[in-house]
Amino acid sequence: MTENKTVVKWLDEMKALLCPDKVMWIDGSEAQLEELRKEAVSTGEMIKLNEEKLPGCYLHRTKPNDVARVEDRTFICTKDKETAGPTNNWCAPDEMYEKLYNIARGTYKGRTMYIIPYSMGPVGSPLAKIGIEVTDSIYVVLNMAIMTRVGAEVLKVLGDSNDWVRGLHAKCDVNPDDRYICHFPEDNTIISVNSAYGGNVLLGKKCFALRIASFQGWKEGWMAEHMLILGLQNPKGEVKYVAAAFPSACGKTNLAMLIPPEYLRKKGYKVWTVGDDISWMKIGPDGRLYAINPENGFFGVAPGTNAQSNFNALESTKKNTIFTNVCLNLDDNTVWWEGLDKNPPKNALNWKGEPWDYTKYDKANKVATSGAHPNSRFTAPAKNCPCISDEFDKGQGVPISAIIFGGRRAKCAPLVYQSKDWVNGVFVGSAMASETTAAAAGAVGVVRRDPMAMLPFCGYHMGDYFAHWLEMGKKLGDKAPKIFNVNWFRTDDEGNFVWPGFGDNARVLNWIIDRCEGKADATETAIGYVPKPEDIDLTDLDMDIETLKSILKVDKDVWEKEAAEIEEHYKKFGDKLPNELREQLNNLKNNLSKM
Ligand code: GTP
Ligand code: SPV
Ligand code: MN
Repeated sequence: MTENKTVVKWLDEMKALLCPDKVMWIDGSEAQLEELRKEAVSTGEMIKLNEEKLPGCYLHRTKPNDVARVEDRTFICTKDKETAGPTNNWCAPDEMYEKLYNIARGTYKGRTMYIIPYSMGPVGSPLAKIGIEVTDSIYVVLNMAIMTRVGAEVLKVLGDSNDWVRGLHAKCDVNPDDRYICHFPEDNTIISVNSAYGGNVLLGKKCFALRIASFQGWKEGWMAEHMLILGLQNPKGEVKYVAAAFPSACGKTNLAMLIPPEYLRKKGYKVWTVGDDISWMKIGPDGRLYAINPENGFFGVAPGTNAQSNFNALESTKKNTIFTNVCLNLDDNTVWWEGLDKNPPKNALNWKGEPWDYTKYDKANKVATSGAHPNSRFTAPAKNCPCISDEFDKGQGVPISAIIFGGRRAKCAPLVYQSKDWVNGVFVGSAMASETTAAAAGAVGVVRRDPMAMLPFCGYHMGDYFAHWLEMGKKLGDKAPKIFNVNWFRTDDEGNFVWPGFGDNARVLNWIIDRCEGKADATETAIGYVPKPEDIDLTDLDMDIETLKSILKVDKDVWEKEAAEIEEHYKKFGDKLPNELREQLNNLKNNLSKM
């Protein structure tokens, strides 16, 4: 399919290493993909779902030991350990290549090597980049064909350039003890072995579009971020774009596709989705920050998705979608997950493929008793989304007015606040924390610092990453987006979420856009600008202003503890912590002492 010498050479090396029986180039044609779907169904790798209710949809189950990203087995392999920094696992490249080649050697015997040329971003866009992934999994091919733009046209754009990312995925025997997800940012290379779970094997996603791309952005002067991108249209028809970084399973897909409450819809407000997980941002000719979504589909969390919480995501999954680790309804060959509706199927198989009794569901023991795994996912084409933005497929990107950080904080951060300026906003992002979720293996519900929601995804030293953010702010000057922080997850004394969230988050987005346009007032607090309670519109909400005040409150004791934890968190970065951020922390402490 290509005469590109760098591609041919690498593929020859991969063939010699992996020893496939057959080699197949993925050309992007529907005919070829359909053949692969049939093959996957014939081997049991995928289950074809009800063609009338879910046309073109399939179910796949991963091994129970392989259901989420594995952060403790994810490595950044740079020549110097210092380049990878204190938040990444590191190994010397030579040593890691040898170890991984030994694991992968000969494992394609009796199998087919699929070669997937793909573009992150619209093919040919000045902001797009190209990768080639080899894999021995049809599931990976079919998911990559939804999540990225694949096929022959990508190779035409690549021509004879060496500017492409090498990706080797070998399923091996899915042995968790030999599972490694490794990045070699200095060689534009990714190697993933012994997994078949999305975030570990769809190499265009977290591996390339965040870990490798963040490194490239650092070197080349742009940004790769774990951010959704949405456009908020006002009654005049003007659309303002915001990008928002929340940690995994903290609401990016939901916010990206939100439907405003009725009173706002009637006035003419609407949200358009550009992206739900990743944003690549570059300074445009007019000096503003422009963002593209490098992906072509949504790899979304299934549990909790329903017609009320996220109608648009649910609609997106009604055709040509691959479901992973959800519950199978045997009566009509459709899928189900916790939170889809109140009617769990009576005759069903759980995410492991075992007969499932919904009456045994135990919240305290979710993974063992739920129908769908808490990190079960759908892979849906972006073009299925009823509110996909017209800008989605255009390569030039959308101008970003506001950047929003957020996470799950039961008691700390207020519903929303605005940072004082870009540097203060970088401080807010650098200090971000969230209670952990099922999206990564490990304990759930523990508070951890997750700067800019990039802790598992930053491909280099996080101190350098903060400096890069500050540098971008200097270049953007007064054209820089305004930076905000939101928290949909404040709880009351019984542990219930106080804020209704989901579509009602539009009320907060409106305040944010108004602030960007200088139209809304605010109260200056120790941490930043908090809305005047009356400026968050509560029309039609069953919430009084006192309750709202309780989640806008900045509590001195809580924040003093927070500042002490930030200080502890900052120690990790040593000399690489930019002085500006140290000053910001001192300012925060000063402000709190005056409260
Ligand atoms: P990744 O794909 O892992 O990066 O996750 P994400 O950030 O896209 O998270 P997603 O939108 O899929 O939401 C994850 C979970 O958070 C779901 O179970 C949602 O029900 C829940 N959630 C999302 N938005 C809100 C909200 O505004 N309020 C509350 N209480 N829960 C929310
Ligand atoms: C996340 O965990 O942030 C995801 C899913 O978006 S994964 O592709 O597994 O990274
Ligand atoms: Mn994500």
